[in-house]
Amino acid sequence: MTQDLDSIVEAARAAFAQAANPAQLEDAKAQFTGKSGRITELMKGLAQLSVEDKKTRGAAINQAKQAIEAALGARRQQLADAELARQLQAEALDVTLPGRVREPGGLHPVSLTLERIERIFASMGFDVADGPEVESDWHSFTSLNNPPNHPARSMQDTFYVDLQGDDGIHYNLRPHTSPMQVRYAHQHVKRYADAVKAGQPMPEIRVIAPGRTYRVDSDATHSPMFHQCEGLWLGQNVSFKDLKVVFTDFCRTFFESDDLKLRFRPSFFPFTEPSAEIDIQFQSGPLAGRWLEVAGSGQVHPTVVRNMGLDPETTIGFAFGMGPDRLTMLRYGVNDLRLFFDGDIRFLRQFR
Ligand code: 2U9
Repeated sequence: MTQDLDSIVEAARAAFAQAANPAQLEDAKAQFTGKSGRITELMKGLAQLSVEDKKTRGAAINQAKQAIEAALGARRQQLADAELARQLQAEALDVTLPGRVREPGGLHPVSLTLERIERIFASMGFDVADGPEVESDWHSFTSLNNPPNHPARSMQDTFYVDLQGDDGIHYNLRPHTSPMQVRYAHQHVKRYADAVKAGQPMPEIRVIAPGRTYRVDSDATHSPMFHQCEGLWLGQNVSFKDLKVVFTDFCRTFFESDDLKLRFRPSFFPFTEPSAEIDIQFQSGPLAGRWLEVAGSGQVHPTVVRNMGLDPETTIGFAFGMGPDRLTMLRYGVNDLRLFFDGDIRFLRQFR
């Protein structure tokens, strides 16, 4: 009698051992202890037996059922352990690998220079003006005493934008930051119009315009996109002497060199008259003794003063323009301008 039960238990153990995953195991279980499983069927058969036989046979079937359930539980555990082991293997972490470090970022060397320039001029009472890089023909050239078709325009040959406004305005990528000074002056004149009407003098214009500029130029010392910082100081009585004081002070502070020498050489720009190039000479260090050109400057041309909405009879002053890219090269001893613009992190991280 128990022979058949033993073989069922054996068959169950074999079926459970064959099950390769929990789903197969549950299928196998159904064949034995499920609704129409072999054990369940035997239970149903008990009804036909005598009370005495029911007792012994029932106890035997129960024992077999318990043995099957024990085998099932054991196999469930085995499969779960195997699955866990597989997962641990698949998701294994090599805790000895070095972590991924997010290194602290830093400002671009030219940005460091621009910030430095802004800080120095702010300490001398200069405002900082920022504005459009796509400019109108009038702001980039005409207002600056550079009329259409004048050969002097080729000094600042820039890129032209293939776009013409309803008003017929031609646009360009500004070849210098001077247009911003013109815009600033117009805002200034508007801001103080009421005070002037009331008979008060207009406050001086003291502003620098740092930013990106564009020209058709590309070699080791010229990039089609470069930076400029221009300055403008206009008032009732602002002279070349003030230009010399301001610019000398600026250069000595910028290069941290109290004995730095400056030289003003006559030159020409359409927007200033007279005009001067500014050279500097270090008295010590790797560049000592050589005259290095760092800026252009001059007394603002009366026509430009008028184009800014001011009266050249009562308003006079100076402007200067310098290249922060070149100042950065001089300050850090960099010999190729292109290094600043090709984004090589090995170069840039040195300025962090
Ligand atoms: C207004 C009037 C006059 C700005 C000036 C220069 C001379 C000059 C160069 C220096 C290096 C350009 O980037 S660079 O190559 N600039 O030589 N710039 S005077 O004159 C102005 C500006 C604005 C309204």
